[in-house]
Amino acid sequence: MKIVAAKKILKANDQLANENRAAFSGRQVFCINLVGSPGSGKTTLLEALFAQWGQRCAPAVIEGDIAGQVDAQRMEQIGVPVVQINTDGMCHLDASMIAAAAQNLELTGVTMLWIENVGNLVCTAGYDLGEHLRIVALSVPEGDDKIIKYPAIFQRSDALVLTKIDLLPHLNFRTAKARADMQRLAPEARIFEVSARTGQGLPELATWLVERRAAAAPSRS
Ligand SMILES: Nc1nc2c(ncn2[C@@H]2O[C@H](COP(=O)(O)OP(=O)(O)OP(=O)(O)O)[C@@H](O)[C@H]2O)c(=O)[nH]1
Ligand SMILES: [Mg+2]
Repeated sequence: MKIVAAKKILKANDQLANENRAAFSGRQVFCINLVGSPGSGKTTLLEALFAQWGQRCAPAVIEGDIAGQVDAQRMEQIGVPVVQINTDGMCHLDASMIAAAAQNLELTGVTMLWIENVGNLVCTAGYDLGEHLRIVALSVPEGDDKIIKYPAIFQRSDALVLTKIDLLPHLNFRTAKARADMQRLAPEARIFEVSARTGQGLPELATWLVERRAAAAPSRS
């Protein structure tokens, strides 16, 4: 019985996610779901990308956290429209939360809607939010075994961003191994190596994202 109930919940989530996606597409808003462990550098990556694009991109952000408004405040500080969702203990966002949050965002003129999911490599994997693109951030201090140990989230992502690569000289993280593991799990996924601190690898990621947005909504490119 429990398994049936869980399936029902996921089916309802999938349906709502498809409605979110259609609504975003209809407004020519390109939506990206950014997942990764707590502290993997998600918010810092957003700050760096928005600085890289400047006026060329009109982003908005939905911040998902169990508690607190720390990340939303960081977005406000750089002038990015933001809504904070507090899940009150839940380890992931779901499509109904995104539908509610989006109603509290002025999306007119917004070209990219980023969802920073709750820091978690497990629970976030099962929930489609209605995004067009899912990106998983793996910071190199977490270790190069994480792709093997938490396969679902990597398998279901369109891109892997290895973050904090400025720290590589101090670690035993094997970039080639991480790349090979990701390619085995998700052969179509793109892989980027980025340091938000030094800016290394950021232009490549920024360019790819703009291309993906343009492919999804040609008239807004
Ligand atoms: N050296 C280095 N540190 C980084 C980099 N990116 C982020 N950090 C640091 O990593 C820590 C966590 O960064 P956040 O961006 O807050 O991580 P997060 O994934 O948003 O964290 P949660 O939202 O709590 O899950 C902070 O102390 C950042 O300064 C980087 O490229 N290089
Ligand atoms: Mg964050």
